[in-house]
Amino acid sequence: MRSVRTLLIIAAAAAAVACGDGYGTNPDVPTPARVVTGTGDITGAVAEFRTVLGDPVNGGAAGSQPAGRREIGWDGVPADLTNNELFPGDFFNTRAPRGVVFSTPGNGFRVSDNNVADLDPSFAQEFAFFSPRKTFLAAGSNVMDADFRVPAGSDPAAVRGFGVVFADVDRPNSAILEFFGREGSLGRFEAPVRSAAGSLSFLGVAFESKIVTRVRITSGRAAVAAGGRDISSGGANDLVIMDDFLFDEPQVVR
Ligand SMILES: [Ca+2]
Ligand SMILES: [Ca+2]
Repeated sequence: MRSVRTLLIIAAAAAAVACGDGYGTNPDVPTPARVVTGTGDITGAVAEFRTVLGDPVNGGAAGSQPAGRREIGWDGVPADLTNNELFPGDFFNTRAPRGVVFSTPGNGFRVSDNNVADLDPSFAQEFAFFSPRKTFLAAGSNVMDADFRVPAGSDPAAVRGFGVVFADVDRPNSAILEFFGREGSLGRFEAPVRSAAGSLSFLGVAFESKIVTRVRITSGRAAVAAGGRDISSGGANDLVIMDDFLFDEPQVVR
């Protein structure tokens, strides 16, 4: 069994990496070209990251396009996959291709049109959407992976940058993006704590070239579940949900 001291050392190391000390110190791990963050009114931060990723928006086109970006706002997900745990992890590579496949150690994924107030009425006061009005979360876990594919295909692909809108980040180190390439981790990056004025936070990270094959998303300190309570409402854990995902065009890994 690990000692308490060992666990404390592990926790301290994890916190240091999450604060951004994990990149730039290892010459084998490239420093990102851009890290874009925002809280409160995140419109400007999202617009800035869209510029970093480039135009056009490639929608649901099959196959890798020569340039531009893909976006997921969840708002077009059909009703039969909304407010339940039936959302398929490959939806955005098969039914509406964006070149990304999701997985989670939890039960599945939930798309919500009510900021998950159907799970607990208190959530209506905690969470918010960015693009009206559907949001997203893993079910039964606070962790998920986004693996990139040639859109509508099965070949592994890579991107340069990836960003997520988070809702209700109350504590540091509650919402994390960890980027992976062929050689392993490219660094962990922390979304900023929400402002007093609004529920939303944004984090987008872009590297110089398409070296990102997977992003591990940690959304909150615990799974959002029926009967749960956020730390701001007397609960034990900081709960967080997600809205828009943005990433540059997935292209085949070279
Ligand atoms: Ca949305
Ligand atoms: Ca929270």
